[in-house]
Amino acid sequence: MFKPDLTRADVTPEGVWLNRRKLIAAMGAGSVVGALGLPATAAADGELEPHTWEQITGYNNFYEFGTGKSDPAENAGAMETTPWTVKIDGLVENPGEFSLLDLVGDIPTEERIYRFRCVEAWSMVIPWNGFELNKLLAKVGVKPEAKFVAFETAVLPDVMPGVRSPILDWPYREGLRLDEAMHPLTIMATGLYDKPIPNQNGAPMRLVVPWKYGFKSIKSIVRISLVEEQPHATWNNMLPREYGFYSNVNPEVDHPRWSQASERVIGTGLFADRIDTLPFNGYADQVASLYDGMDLRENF
Ligand SMILES: Nc1nc2c(c(=O)[nH]1)N[C@H]1C(S)=C(S)[C@@H](COP(=O)(O)O)O[C@H]1N2
Ligand SMILES: [Mo]
Repeated sequence: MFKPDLTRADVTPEGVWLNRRKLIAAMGAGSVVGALGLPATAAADGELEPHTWEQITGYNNFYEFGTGKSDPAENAGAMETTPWTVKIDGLVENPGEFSLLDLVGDIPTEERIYRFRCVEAWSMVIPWNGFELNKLLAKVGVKPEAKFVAFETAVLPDVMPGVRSPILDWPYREGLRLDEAMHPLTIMATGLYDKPIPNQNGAPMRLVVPWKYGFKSIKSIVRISLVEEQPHATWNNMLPREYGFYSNVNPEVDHPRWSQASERVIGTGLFADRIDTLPFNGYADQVASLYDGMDLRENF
């Protein structure tokens, strides 16, 4: 399952990463996307229109700062993110506590415009800046026995009103199977719209796994552990019948309390049409093969 030599080209054409604004600039007026010879998926993804800075940074889930959608924007500014220390432990060649700069400062970032689908059935399109998680994992040296990656968010009671009450079992924790973590679509985001990522979106570094429900994309990471067993994941452990460990976006498997067949696109207004939710949030061509042979109702 561990494929250290897996590259982006193994999974998806380079054109998929092109961002629409750059694409339009490169084409000049009057051209069509087809003229670049891009595959259909690239053209489709090139049409993703990102949400605005205000939408992306004003409507958030970050329970450490409160459960309301505007609480994170109001409260997260108090979190100090420089310096920031990340602990790397478990089945790695180079464990330790690293300053974020030492850990990832030399990894170049790129823009990734991804669909983002919350398990609560709303969605946005977000232009992240970041790098593939597999690049960080290559630096820390994954031992062959490792099968999962576990992540933890900071717990800062002085600035996080949420962690002073037991709404969740702090620290917020998440995990991925190693092949999911190594997949080229899985990124660590450190920026948004070519600016440093705002605290409410998970500064200074958060996970983004675009084919999974948003709660997998853990924010403000302070610990990354390579482990052999499926790790503790906050929502999965608290309500296992409602939130699976995999939590791949799947319009055919409803949440016990609501449908996952469609989603409300943020900003389109109360009465705007919902759009159909896509299997794996539209990334099935790239990631469905990770789950070959698995029953996705059972492993939801
Ligand atoms: N540490 C932490 N990470 C978290 C959350 C959280 O409450 N705490 N919420 C998750 C949920 S439910 C979603 S939908 C996304 C929201 O990311 P955004 O606010 O950048 O859109 O963050 C995820 N990561
Ligand atoms: Mo979410």
